[in-house]
Amino acid sequence: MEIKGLKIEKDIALKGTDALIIVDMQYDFLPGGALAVEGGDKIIGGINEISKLFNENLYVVVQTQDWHPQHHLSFASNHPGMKPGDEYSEEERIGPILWPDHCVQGSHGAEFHKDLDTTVTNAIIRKGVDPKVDSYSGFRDKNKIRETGLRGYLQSLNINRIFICGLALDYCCYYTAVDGREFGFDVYFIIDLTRGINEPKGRLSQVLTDMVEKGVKFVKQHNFF
Ligand code: VGL
Ligand code: ZN
Repeated sequence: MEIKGLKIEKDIALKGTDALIIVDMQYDFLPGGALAVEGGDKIIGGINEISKLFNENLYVVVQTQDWHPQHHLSFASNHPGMKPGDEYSEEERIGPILWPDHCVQGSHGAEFHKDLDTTVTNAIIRKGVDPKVDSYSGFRDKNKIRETGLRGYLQSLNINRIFICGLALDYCCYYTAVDGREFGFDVYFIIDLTRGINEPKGRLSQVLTDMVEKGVKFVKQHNFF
């Protein structure tokens, strides 16, 4: 993702209190999937390189997995007369738009892409299981009531810095980043190892501005050593 004017941190020396969080690298978010993010397949190789680097140093690697029941209320199919992409919100639970059916528990679309190296992953956090509320963030539901356990997992390992990559930039990666900040982590977004949806229009620049304001930092893959 090339974004003009975004400050990129240089020379990131990794340490034992760092964790890599790989968000939702599932078939449904990749080209050919139900909610395909353009260019999503282009980041698989880079994510494998960075997760290998973390793993070789015994640094923590976490993957998140969107994992919805078929009757999930973020699916347009569960709202008669509505279609994917329609704007729709239910207080803090659902929205800002409805989605096609995706990442249904146990379906092929919910599986991690076969080219993603999952052997280096320490923990897999599933989210979006409550049919009434979405969970874009790897940390908790959209209404901020129920956590997934990710915060406790990271804190019990004394992790204080997290690096986020994966899909989609403006939804699950974004919510994971801002929740990470709210929970007190130092958050780095690996901007060339993510891709966005940009719906509704203007969403990408809106979330990038918000992340800058909230103290999320940005880095590129080649800045790690
Ligand atoms: C996501 C929309 C719906 C994501 C998940 O992974 O960014 N987006 N569910
Ligand atoms: Zn979802």
